Amino acid sequence: MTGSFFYSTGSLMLILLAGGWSSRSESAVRNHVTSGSDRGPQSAIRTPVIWDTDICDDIDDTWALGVLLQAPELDCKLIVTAVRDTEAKAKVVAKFLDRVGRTDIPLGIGVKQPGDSWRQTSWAKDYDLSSYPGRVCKDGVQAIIDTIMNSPDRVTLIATGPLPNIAEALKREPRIAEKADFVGMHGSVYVGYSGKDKPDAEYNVAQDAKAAQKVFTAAWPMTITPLDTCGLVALDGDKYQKVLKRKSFITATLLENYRIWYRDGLRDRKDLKEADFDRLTDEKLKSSSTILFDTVAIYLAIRKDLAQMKSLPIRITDDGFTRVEEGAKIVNCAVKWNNLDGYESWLVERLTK
Ligand SMILES: [Ca+2]
Repeated sequence: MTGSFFYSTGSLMLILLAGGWSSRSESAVRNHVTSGSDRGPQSAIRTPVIWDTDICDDIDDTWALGVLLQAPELDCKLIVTAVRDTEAKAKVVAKFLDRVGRTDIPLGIGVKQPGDSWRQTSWAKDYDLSSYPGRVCKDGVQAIIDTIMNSPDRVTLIATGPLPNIAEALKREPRIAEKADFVGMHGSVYVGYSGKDKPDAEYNVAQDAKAAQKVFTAAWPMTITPLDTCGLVALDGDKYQKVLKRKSFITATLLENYRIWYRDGLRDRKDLKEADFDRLTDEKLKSSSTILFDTVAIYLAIRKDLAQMKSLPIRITDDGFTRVEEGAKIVNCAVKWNNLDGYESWLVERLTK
C-alpha cells in the first residue's frame, strides 16, 4: 500500500471508520473532515483539544494518536511535538495524518533541544513538511498559546511527554492556565513501573522536573494518569489480534510505525545479527503491544468512569517524584482501575472502529 493510495482515499476511509457511531457523531466527523471546520451544529458536543506529544521516543504516543483520531468527542485543534528533534517528530505526525486523511489538523514544532530522536523518525525521513496540506506552525509554543487564548470554548490540553513546551507557553502567557484544563500522562503516586508497590521518578516528570514543577503549580484544573493506572495497560491475545487484523488506514499506519520503532530499538543489541532483528520484530509484532501509557490520557479527556479518580495534593520534587503532600496543588489522579479489562476493550474498540 503506497502513500498516495492512502492519501487519496484517507478521508473517505475515515468516514467509513466512523460508520459505527451514531449518525449525529458521524456527520460531525464528516463535516470536520470535508470542510476542516468545527462550526457545524454538532460542534457543541465536541471538546476542543491540543495534544502535546514526544512521539518517537516511545511508541505509545502513536497508539494514542490512533485513539485521538477515533474520538468524535474531541475536536483536535493542534498537535505539537516535544523533546529533542521536534521537527523530525513533526514529520512523523504529518505523514501519519496525511496517510489517514486528517490533514485538517494543524501541527506545531515544539521547543528544539540538542540530541537526536532516532527511533521511528526514519519512517518519515523523506516526508517534506512543506508539502503537508494543513497548517504547520514553526513556533509550536506560540501555536499552543494562540489556540487556547483565541478559542471561544475552554480547551483541554493533553500532554503525553516531558513538558518543556507547556512550561515555555506558561512563561510566555500565564493566562493560558485560566482558559484550559490540563490532562496528562505523568507521575507515579503509589505504584511504580511494572506495577511495583513503590513509586518511581516517572520519565515524563523526571526528564524535565523544572518544567513539570511549573506546569503542576499553574492555576488550571489538572487530571493525570500516573503509572498507577497507565503503566498497567498492554494488549495481547485476542485484543491485540483484533488490532492486528483490522487493517484500516489507522491500524495499518500504526503497526507500520510500531514495526520500525521496535526494530530500531534492537540496534544496540550487539549479540544480534541483522536477521535476528527481523525475526524478533516479527515475533513481537505478531503477539503484543508494549505498555500503552499515553492512550489513557486521551481516554481521560473523554471519560473517566473505568478508573478510580482521587483528588490528591501533588508536589513535584527536584528529582522527578510526584509526592502526595499537604498544601500542594490538588490534582485529579487516576490511582486505580475499576475495570482494566474494560479499558483495554474500549481501547481496542476505538482503534478498530
Ligand atoms: Ca509519550
